[in-house]
Amino acid sequence: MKMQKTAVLVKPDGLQRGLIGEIISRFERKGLKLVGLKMVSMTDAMLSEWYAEHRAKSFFGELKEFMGSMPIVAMAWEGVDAIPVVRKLVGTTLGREAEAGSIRGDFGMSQQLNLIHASSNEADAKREIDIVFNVDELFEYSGAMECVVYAEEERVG
Ligand code: FUP
Repeated sequence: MKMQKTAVLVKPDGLQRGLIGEIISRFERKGLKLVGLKMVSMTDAMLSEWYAEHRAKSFFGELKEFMGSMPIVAMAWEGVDAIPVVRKLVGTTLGREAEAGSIRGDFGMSQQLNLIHASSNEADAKREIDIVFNVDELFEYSGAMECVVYAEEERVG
């Protein structure tokens, strides 16, 4: 049980599909706290860093081209175990196999056009948040709902 921040990108297909509000709403309803939000045109350099683990893959160039083709909406969400919680809400990579009830499962059919990105671990979350957000674009504030979302002993570090 750990207080974590995680990075979410609504990809160009999610923007075009008009799913920004729906996606934000799902994270809000879950009880996560929004600590950063911006619209960004990701440059090739940003995307090379973002997808560094896929550098050698055949889809790397196409993926970067798609992600850079239009603005994305970047968010940072905070909560207890926020990284795995958000991954679960997002669903598995391939939309047509993703669990019903997840974002990809409810709205997606594709592997590359899978609407949304969410950090997979703490190191990635830190790296990804640093790629898209300046320090003054991340916010600390006390969430009015926290006392009804968590028991006192769950509101950790
Ligand atoms: P995920 O962590 O679920 O976003 O997925 P991955 O890290 O496995 O993949 C990163 C991105 O590469 C995904 F958005 C989809 C894309 N991808 C392809 O375009 N083709 C592939 O064959 C595999 C992944």
